[in-house]
Amino acid sequence: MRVLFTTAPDPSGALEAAGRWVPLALVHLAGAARAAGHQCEILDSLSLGLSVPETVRRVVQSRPDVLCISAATAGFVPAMELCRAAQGQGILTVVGGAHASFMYPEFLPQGGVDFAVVGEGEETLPELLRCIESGEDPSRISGIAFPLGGRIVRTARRPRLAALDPLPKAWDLLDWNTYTWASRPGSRLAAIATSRGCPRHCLCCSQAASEEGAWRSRSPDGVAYEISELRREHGADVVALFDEAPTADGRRWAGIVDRLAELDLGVELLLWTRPDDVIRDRHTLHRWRAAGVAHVGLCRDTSEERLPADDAIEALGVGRTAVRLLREQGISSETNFWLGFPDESPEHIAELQRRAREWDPDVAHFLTIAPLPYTSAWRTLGPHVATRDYRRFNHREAVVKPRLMSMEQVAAAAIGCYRSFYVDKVRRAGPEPEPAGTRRRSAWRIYLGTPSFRDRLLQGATDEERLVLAPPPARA
Ligand code: B12
Ligand code: SF4
Repeated sequence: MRVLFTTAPDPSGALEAAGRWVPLALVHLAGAARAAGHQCEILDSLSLGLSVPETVRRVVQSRPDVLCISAATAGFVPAMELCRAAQGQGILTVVGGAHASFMYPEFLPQGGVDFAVVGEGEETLPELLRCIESGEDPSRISGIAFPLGGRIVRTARRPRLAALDPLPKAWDLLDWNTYTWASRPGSRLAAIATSRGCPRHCLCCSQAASEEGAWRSRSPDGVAYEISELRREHGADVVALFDEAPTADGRRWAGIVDRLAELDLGVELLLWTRPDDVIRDRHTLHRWRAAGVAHVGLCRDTSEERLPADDAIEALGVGRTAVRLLREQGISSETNFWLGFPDESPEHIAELQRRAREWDPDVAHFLTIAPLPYTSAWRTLGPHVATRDYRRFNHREAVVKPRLMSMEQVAAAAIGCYRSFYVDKVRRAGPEPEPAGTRRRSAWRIYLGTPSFRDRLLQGATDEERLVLAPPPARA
């Protein structure tokens, strides 16, 4: 069968600053479907910034038998629009990802989607495609949900994949020119998942809900081999680790780092991890750098914004230390700070800004919380969620209504936090060039250089802030 894989379109401009990231789920799924004999194509509508009508146009032009869509919660409304349009053209629709896995009872009755895949797709999808092709009964396929005669059929649970190393990938179906790491202009960006799941249970994180704390990993040899293949066969010189917790097992991570340092592939690595793991490896961080680690995102649970005083001081110390240790190795850092809680107030926001300045990562994001119905946070925050318009669950708009602030005020405050953080950064950095061998400044300068982001920062800025953020061009 002809199968077209696409990400959900979301031409909201959010990606302009964040860059275009490889749709790894589609590379895995198309790899699995192709290995089962299907003819596959990938359209990364999200990265291409396509509108829904333009995506529909391209889908119709491609005329697949089956359209497979991967969508996060924030992309689910356009994903549904796309499904309805495709179904109207006689194309079968399959959706997957965290939102689809939990929320199928909500969206399947609305029509448009033929099948939702629950959990990992590498085994489920080929089985489903075979079933569709042969006209067999899909209720025998585990790990799916589908509408049937006015009710929803949820089939047996599929066990998680036991081995992650040997999964086939369809790298050749990507248009590689699309993907670059904004901090390194001209780079060729790839991605890899070295593990799945996360051993932590942060309250708002859908990953914690999806994997129920289970963490599975690939072997250091398998990871090093795949990265060297991405370098050799596709010319990738930056590889993003898309796992939630790549460093969770210290011994395995040391194995990966040592193999990559030995291979010296000339590849830079980007990853997200917990600050504690950075501190755990404080004496071997030079090996991270030798392996190519260039940029580390530090995961912060939303609950860290409301810790009791002693715990807050400890968490701050951990964060600051992690940032400093990374900086000493020339590794840039990034983290998220959260606002928009039911008790949000200008005082809490001022505190948040102080916390961010004390952490002092190279890149900070000030994100609004967006509790999801299937996370632990829902129990306490769910009653405060004022909208079920999933387009707004993008961590930029507010979805929780605080008692003392309007949702618009929260979204504006988030921008204000960005503004004060970066004004402070620009002032402190001064005109000196980037320290040799690091990308610390380029890590945040790209944000300020991105027109849509800079324009948002400039709205409501004082004249002095404007001068700092958008200085007039120097006269020749
Ligand atoms: C890379 C990434 C991005 C990239 C997107 C790259 C891309 N095109 O996929 C960028 C930076 C653009 C991004 C943006 C956002 N992201 Co993001 N992102 C990730 C990240 C780190 C990796 C995704 C990935 O490729 N994983 C590896 C693949 C192999 O696994 P997978 O995606 O889970 O896919 C498997 C299954 O889910 C399933 N599956 C998935 N899709 C489909 C489709 C079909 C048809 C089938 C059959 C199966 C299937 O099969 C796959 C293979 O087993 C995840 C966290 C994570 N580790 O997964 C967060 C994550 C997906 N992102 C998240 C969020 C919140 C966002 C943003 C809202 C952030 C923001 N502030 O803007 C936006 C939303 C953009 C949008 N409108 O959709 C949340 C999603 C929460 C949710 N409920 O949906 C996650 C889970 C992070 C988290 N822990 O909270 N993200
Ligand atoms: S927020 Fe990060 S550390 Fe916490 S459960 Fe999610 S992935 Fe793990």
